[in-house]
Amino acid sequence: MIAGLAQKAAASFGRFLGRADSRSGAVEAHYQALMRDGFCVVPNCMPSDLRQAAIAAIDAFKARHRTVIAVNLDEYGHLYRVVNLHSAIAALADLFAAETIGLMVCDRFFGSPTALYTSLYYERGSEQDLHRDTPYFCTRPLGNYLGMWLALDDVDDDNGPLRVVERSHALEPVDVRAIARELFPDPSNVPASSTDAWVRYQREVQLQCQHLGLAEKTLRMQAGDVVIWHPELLHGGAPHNRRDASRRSLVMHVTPVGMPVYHMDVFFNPDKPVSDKATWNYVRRARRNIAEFADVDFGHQFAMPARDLR
Ligand SMILES: O=C(O)CCC(=O)C(=O)O
Repeated sequence: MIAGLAQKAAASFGRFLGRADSRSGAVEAHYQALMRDGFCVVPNCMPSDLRQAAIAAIDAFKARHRTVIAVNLDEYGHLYRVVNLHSAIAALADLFAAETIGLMVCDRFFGSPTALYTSLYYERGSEQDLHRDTPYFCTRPLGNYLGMWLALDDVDDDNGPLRVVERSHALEPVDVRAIARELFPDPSNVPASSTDAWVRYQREVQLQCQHLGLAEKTLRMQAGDVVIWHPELLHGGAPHNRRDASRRSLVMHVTPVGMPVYHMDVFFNPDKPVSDKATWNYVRRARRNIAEFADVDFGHQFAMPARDLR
């Protein structure tokens, strides 16, 4: 069924691109920046009515589920790292499905229509160390993944801006088999998640950047701007110093329709046989496909069925 869906999606892609509109020049320019620098920023990408609708829906959700979400909130009432909140709040799914220049850049990168795999919603900075996403978003062939990050607030130096290392997507390949041999008694049996392997891999990428003198850059954004990062771009979140100020953002992890996404057991064991079919179904939102997962996870502390949160 998924293969059929992917085929149908691919077949209609010509027609899809055929409706190239006045934005195609901008799409191409952003795509070229993405390939050259490892990321691109699409200013004012999201229509403000959709952004306002999403914010209103999130506020209503927080009021309705005050007790359930309490343990995830910080002292200023900000949510942290909510996985797949778009499954419970349709207005967030609409932010993905809006036919923006950002989404068209992703289509151009994949050469087929973009689907939403998973999302992360934050109301404060992630403050994550510089990392590549690939160990958790591993595709075959490699690189069929993008991060699409939408600012729902203005973000400056004080409220946890994104950091990127320009051109870090184009480094020499890291020997992931050597890392697996070093860390695991049976390197053909790597776990799906390993902090040691994650840290070891990211350190190697960071060291390569240092040797080449690639410096990190802070992205100051306006609400509605979108950043798209290449699967191998080193990126992270700067400290969020003004804790009372929110930094609402939505990271959308996107792939072509039907693309399976694997984790570290495949990333660190590239010879592992895997299926080329995704195991999940998709739901439709406007003209787009969204992978269907049952739960919304709050900061990896607890999860709730999405249907109980709608
Ligand atoms: O939102 C951020 O600060 C960073 C998010 C990020 O690094 C990620 O989702 O991989």
